[in-house]
Amino acid sequence: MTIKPKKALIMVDLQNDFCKGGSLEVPGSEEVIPLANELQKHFDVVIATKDWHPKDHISFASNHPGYKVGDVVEVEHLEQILWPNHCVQDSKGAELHPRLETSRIQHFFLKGIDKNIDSYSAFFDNAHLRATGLADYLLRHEIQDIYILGLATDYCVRFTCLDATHLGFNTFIIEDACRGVELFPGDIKNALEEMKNEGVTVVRSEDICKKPIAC
Ligand code: VGL
Ligand code: ZN
Repeated sequence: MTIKPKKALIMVDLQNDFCKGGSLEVPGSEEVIPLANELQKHFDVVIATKDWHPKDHISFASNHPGYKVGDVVEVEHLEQILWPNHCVQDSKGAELHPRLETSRIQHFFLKGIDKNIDSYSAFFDNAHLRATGLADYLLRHEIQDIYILGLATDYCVRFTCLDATHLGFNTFIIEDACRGVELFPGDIKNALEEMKNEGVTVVRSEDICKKPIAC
């Protein structure tokens, strides 16, 4: 018996705090939601991730007296950018965007749950010490091809794509279904370059849907 290769869609952090009016608003993030809804129909397995921080998380500037958002501190030998409070567990800001279709989502992976370490990737924390279980899940479901969309291109999408390709999955980023923070001009472009150099294939939603998607 041959097993047909299965494709998974991983939707990264489509949460209120990264969308319009959220505490860490990513420019243009709302435009991703209709694309995410349409794209889901084309995959065997749909997975969503949530940034899911305790309120005393080390990535919050508010937990570092004397520091402000955008500053960089060193935590356990890792550089940590300080962010506004965002995606606090069980808060409104941590909920998925209200227009995101959720009925096809088979599994959620939570990241950044340990107060002492951030986790941009959906596979591992930033020190690569703890796995979230996503890789095992994909292997158990015989998935070889993974397609990634979401927020933010230059942080969580980037590190999820890099871990995916380094783990040996055929990794695709759906470029037009991602938006970035762009703390510094060029961050999005540089992130895409880095991903390409590491073996990630850049595609667009029409390559998957074979028709334009009305937003
Ligand atoms: C993210 C910054 C902080 C992301 C999460 O989802 O890209 N960025 N936490
Ligand atoms: Zn976060």
